[in-house]
Amino acid sequence: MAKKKGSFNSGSKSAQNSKSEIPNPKSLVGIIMGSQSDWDTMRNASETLTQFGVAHECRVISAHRSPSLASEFASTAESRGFEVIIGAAGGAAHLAGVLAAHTTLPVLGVPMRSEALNGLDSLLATVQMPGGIPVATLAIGKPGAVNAALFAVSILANSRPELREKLHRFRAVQEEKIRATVLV
Ligand code: RP5
Repeated sequence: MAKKKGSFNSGSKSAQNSKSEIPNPKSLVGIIMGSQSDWDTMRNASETLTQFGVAHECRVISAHRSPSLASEFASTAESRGFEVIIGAAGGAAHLAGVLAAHTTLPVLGVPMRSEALNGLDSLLATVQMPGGIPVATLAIGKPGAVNAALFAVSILANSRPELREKLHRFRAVQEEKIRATVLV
């Protein structure tokens, strides 16, 4: 069950994903993951975007198991109105790189914590892109999922002052919690 979190969205809730039956507003961010098994981690990215009221779409697309779908999604993403893509995968984590190869939209990579190597494999596979095809790689697991969403909001905020204001408020609330922490 997802934890209820505070919202920095002053307007109506516009975030949605492929699990929703509600008709979607245009998605600005695509959260793409290599497997259903990544969802427990990547739901944190979706929840963070929802907090900011950012319309997004969550999908399972595998670079290895469904390569043509990965190519089709990324190569049509810009014309469908996406502005940022988050690509999450574990192990031989080529998804973010493959998506980046098919689009000039910013691609943020989130390495999943893998069973065999605890995510080090995912991190190296995601981060070590050849010069010319950038992927901005975040931390392994949940912190990376949350930060990918925050990074996406930062990118969108460049042309949306209301999102910039929400980011300022988010940071202020975060700092206030630290200042108010009392150790017993
Ligand atoms: C990757 O392989 C996925 O992103 C996932 O993290 C990992 C394992 O996938 P499953 O075997 O659980 O489907 O492609």
